[in-house]
Amino acid sequence: MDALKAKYLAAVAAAADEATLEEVRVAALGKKGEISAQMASLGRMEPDQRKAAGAMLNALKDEIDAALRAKKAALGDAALDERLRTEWLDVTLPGRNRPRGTIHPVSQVMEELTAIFADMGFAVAEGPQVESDWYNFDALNIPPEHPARQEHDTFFMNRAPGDNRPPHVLRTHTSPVQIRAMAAQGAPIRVIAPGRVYRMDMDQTHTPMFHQVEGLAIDRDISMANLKWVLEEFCRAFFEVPSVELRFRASHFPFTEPSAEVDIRCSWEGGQLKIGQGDKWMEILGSGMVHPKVLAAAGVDPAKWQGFAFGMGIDRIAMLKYGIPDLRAFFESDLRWLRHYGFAALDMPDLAGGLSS
Ligand code: 2U9
Repeated sequence: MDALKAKYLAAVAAAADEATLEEVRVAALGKKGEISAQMASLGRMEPDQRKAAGAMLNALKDEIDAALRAKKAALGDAALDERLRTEWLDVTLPGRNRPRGTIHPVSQVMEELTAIFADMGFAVAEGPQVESDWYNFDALNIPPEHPARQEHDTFFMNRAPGDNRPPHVLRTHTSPVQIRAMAAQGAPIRVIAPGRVYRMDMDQTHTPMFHQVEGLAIDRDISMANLKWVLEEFCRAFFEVPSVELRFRASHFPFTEPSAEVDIRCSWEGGQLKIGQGDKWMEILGSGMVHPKVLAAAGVDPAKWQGFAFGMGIDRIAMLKYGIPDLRAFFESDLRWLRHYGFAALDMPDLAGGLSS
């Protein structure tokens, strides 16, 4: 028994982790352990001998058990001490200098134009970027054989093999958003739809994804005169000039009749564009009175309601306002470019503060 005691107390003392300690416990006190085997041999002894040996064995068992528990607690304390020593955090350290981003000019311009149109009573409407061809084309008076379908350089989504329905498309303009808004809300309605659009085109002035904002105002007696006022008001506020002059040129779009492309008076001085005055004109948007077929497709009765719509490229007007020369840099995620052309995170545009102040 002395040998057993010395052996297991030494093993407990030597165990460096909880797994080894558990092996020692099983070897000594487990069901098939050495102490348990000794206990089993008590049955073969004489009663007196059994009594004395039983008491000593129980004392030995208790002693080894106490040593095991004490060692287990010590190992636990040591592990906790080690974690406290290695896993610490100095909350008084200053923050790390991470690469700092800025507000992208496209986001800034979206905020600006949303603020301007909100001031004129336009709500913001949103919709899916993956559209059915009905919302993207048919509802906008662009039937399957219409040449405008080819001009849009559409990205088509894949259907499952054997599914012969017409494929979905990446929206080529934000106009389907306004179809959905009219279908959901009916007339009267005043919304703008800013967002991403997609066309298979890539050169110095085109990227396959770009941003548009379109506007729609439908009521009983909305006319081209209202369109002209809204666009002038927008351009004055957006370009932050005291007055602007717009020129409406007759044009054609399937979804508006009559249609007009709109130019703004400007000048180029020393390679710098100045909006508002001068002897040059620059095209900035397209517009017109919403085609009766488009109203009808959206469930609005064209005999009762009429109104205007317009569309412009956000990336383009951002380049004009902030003097950004290269469109493709917009989508390269170059932090140096962003630091140069981006905006402070808390510089929220509003009309009362003068938009870019
Ligand atoms: C509905 C009805 C009519 C939106 C319009 C234009 C004219 C237009 C271009 C400007 C530059 C697209 O980004 S661009 O290439 N857009 O010229 N967009 S009228 O007409 C609508 C929209 C929705 C329901």
